[in-house]
Amino acid sequence: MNILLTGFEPFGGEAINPSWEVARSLHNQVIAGATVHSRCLPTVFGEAPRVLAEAISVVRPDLVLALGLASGRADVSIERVAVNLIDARIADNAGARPRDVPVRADAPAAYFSTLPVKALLHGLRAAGHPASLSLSAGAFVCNQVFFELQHHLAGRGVKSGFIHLPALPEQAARTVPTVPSMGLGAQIDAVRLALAIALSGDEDPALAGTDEGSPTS
Ligand code: PCA
Repeated sequence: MNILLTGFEPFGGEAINPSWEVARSLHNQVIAGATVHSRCLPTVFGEAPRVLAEAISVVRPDLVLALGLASGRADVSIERVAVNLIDARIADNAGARPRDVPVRADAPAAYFSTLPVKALLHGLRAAGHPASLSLSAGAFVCNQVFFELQHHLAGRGVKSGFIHLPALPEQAARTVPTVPSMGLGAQIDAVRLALAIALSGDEDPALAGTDEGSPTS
């Protein structure tokens, strides 16, 4: 069994991206009998999903997890929905800043993660890792990669999804006001566990709902 695990190169003027630091530290590790193949995606619209599709055809994964940095988020953020929208707040690493365009004109408005998101949430929390479910991966390169990933694998029986990670402490130390952060070791442990949970089975529908933080709760 093979796992494809991706992270992103630094972007937005940062020198480091925890998503790639986590992915590269797990490269070649065997988790629950599956070998991790890690790849670094460029933070460039169009290029990132191309590199991802190429990696899928080479690795032939049984599971794909894409990781990205969401500076400002306080925990391991399990994305539920990829939306068919690009609306960049900042330029990507090639200087492009597309606004209000679809990821794919010929595709649905959204795709759901096919990972067992609640099993991930409860499993991570039970093991002492702060985690939450998220209803938006934004409208930048991460969301484009997540959307193209779900589109590419739709109906193929390969589970796939996206997790956003918080900033590293050294990144948080340079922000005013300080953003929340999580150490690299803790991020690595959380992603390793998430991969084991994702491989181990399907969603249990009895797991509690989690709409805390929604406007109606
Ligand atoms: N985070 C950005 C793109 C690359 C990354 O790590 C995002 O959330 O879209």
